[in-house]
Amino acid sequence: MKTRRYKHGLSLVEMLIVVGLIALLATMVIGVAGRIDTQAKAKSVESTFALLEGALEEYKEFQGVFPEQPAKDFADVPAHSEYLYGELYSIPGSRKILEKVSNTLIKNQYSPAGMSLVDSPQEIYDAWGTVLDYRYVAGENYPELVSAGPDKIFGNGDDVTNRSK
Ligand SMILES: [Ca+2]
Ligand SMILES: [Ca+2]
Repeated sequence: MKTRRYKHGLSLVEMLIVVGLIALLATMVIGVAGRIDTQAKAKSVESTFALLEGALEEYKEFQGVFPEQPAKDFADVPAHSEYLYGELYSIPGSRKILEKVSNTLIKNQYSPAGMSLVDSPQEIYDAWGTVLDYRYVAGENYPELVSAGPDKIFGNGDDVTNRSK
């Protein structure tokens, strides 16, 4: 059965409605996918922190103190991360746990002034690709690990720390 409607296809209004619905659905799918991605990355940060905390406890067991890194601004985060990695790597019990951190999160992209990259320790990164900060002043209860969060900028609301629970 042929009708005029079939011959001429959809009317303009119908086309606009269809296009609008497709756009709406696409936006919803992208939104949900983005949320799932953010949750997965946040989970990854959490498990990295859990491993690093385990490694830090092993370190303290062996050395009597946590590695000290008193700078609390975010001026030199790669150096703090490199320091943490180097310290944890130096104690066998800590190194064992450190080696459980996903290889994709351990990179060597930074070296201190005057030192070649290959000679410098690796750094530890979060799932968004930003280097992790580490802080600890003697006398404090527990070291702090900080991820810059989804926006990759330190010092604002979406940062993730191991103290935020
Ligand atoms: Ca390095
Ligand atoms: Ca942030």
